[in-house]
Amino acid sequence: SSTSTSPIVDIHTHMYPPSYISLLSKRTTVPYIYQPSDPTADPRLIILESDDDPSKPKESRGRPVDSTYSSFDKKREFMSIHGISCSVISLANPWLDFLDPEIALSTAVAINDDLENECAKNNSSSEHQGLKLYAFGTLPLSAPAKDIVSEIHRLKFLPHMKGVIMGTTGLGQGLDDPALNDVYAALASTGTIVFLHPHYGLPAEAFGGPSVVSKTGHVLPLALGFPLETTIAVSRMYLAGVWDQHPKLEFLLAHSGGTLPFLAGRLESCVAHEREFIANGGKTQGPERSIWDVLQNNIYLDAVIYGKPGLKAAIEAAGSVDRVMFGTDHPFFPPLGEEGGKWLSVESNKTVINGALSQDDQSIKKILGGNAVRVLGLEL
Ligand code: 5CU
Repeated sequence: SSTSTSPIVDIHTHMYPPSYISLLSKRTTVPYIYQPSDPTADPRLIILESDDDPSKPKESRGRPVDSTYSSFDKKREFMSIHGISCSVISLANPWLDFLDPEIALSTAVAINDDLENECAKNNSSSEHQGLKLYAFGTLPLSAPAKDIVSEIHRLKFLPHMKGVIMGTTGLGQGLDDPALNDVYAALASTGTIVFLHPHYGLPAEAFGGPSVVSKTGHVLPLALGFPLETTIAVSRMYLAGVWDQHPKLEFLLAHSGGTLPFLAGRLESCVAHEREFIANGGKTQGPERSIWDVLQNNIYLDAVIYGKPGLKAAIEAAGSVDRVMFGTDHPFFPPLGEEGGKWLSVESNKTVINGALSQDDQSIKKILGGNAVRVLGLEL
């Protein structure tokens, strides 16, 4: 097909650099890595609250964490297998959310420098021609706001850093926290795009309690908890007027914006009918811009949604195919069977993109790579 000559760019692809693996390996509470007593067994990654299920032995909690999580060679191998020419790598959840404030900045600097150096080394090596690496930086969110701002400014001098990844808790009180004002101002003034990614999901009670989650594993937390977390976080930002105050602030939302594309109309309608808001005779300042305006001017969406209705809603809500970008979520969702071949999670997403936009090669090329090259300023 004509897409075969166009670059495929993966903007949703994670890693835990070796320094982060060693950080988690020293911990015994969530998030932590558990090394089973059998030295041939893969360590276990226990990062979600629901992973740490006391009814299970530690060696079967969470998920196995092998070298695909931390090896750049494995990342390149994965890219080659799937025809991906460029990956914009981000630290995976829960990032640095849990760090003591005193070490948060130095840890962020070390991880960001590490990623920058690996990308620089890769992109200048003749060995890896046709496989480019860039990264989203990580922020020391448990540190004082001035440290976060200083890292945002420093990242602008690292040429392979194309934005930052962030979870939904902000400084601990959510993304509608007025204490984030300086951080948002720094992100907007430096033109730093924020890749917003969930981690905390919803309490187990929302899914019927720990006994249900224990029997069905990651299905409910990842399929529903993650997207709803993103939806709630962005809706709170919108209601607090974050984009009224920072009209240049740009966010890229994981998993096609959670359920926001589907629910934006309800959000808009509820705002229009809310008596609390000054515009409707109340006392609270409501959002001044329409949610559609924000979606179409401040928000980009990834295409990691695995279904045609979801992808079509994302394109429609974003206003055009120009604001939607391909991702794989590697190394999460590996094949459960044999190693070495193409991943179901990647192929099913590509099938959805092709199916939702059949006959429209130009749009497919934009989602698969063109948009990322333009929006993030990638040199391939
Ligand atoms: O679906 C995803 O994006 C992920 C992720 O990033 N981290 C995780 O723990 N599971 C799934």
